[in-house]
Amino acid sequence: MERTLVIVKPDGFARGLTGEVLRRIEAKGYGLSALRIDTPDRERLARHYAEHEGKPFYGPLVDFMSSGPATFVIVAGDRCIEGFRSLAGATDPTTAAPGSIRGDLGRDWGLPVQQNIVHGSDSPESAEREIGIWFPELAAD
Ligand code: IDP
Ligand code: MG
Repeated sequence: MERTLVIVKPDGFARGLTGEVLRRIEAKGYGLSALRIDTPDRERLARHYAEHEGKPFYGPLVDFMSSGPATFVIVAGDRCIEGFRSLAGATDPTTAAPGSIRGDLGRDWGLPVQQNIVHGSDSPESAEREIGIWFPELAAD
């Protein structure tokens, strides 16, 4: 069964949107296979966001993601990586389609990093790599 790593980011957690995000995942039909609330540490965030190192929003992104509690979720289901990315919507919450999590619940706050409520892995390789960072006890062999 395919797995993906979803994070309700600190903005979504602080706004009380964890339940709404989980509701949409479950309503879509995917399963929740692990869940933890934690304030992300900078060392693991640097590994998680390594592809973005050097970009102008990288420092603000790590600051934002380590600013408070987030909810980490392993979601399971056939094609759930693609499916959750569709539920999440485009990265920019201003242009994310209405009906998506970011389109319905997110907005621009005029900050150097987009606060867009959720993270979702973008490929099977990313999903297993990210699950290994945040849920090492549940990593694939
Ligand atoms: P994704 O979360 O839609 O996969 P990525 O390109 O992987 O988007 O970027 C990771 C995160 O970095 C985004 O979710 C968003 O919070 C932030 N981000 C990405 N691109 C920009 C940008 O151009 N300006 C500000 N923040 C950005
Ligand atoms: Mg990404």
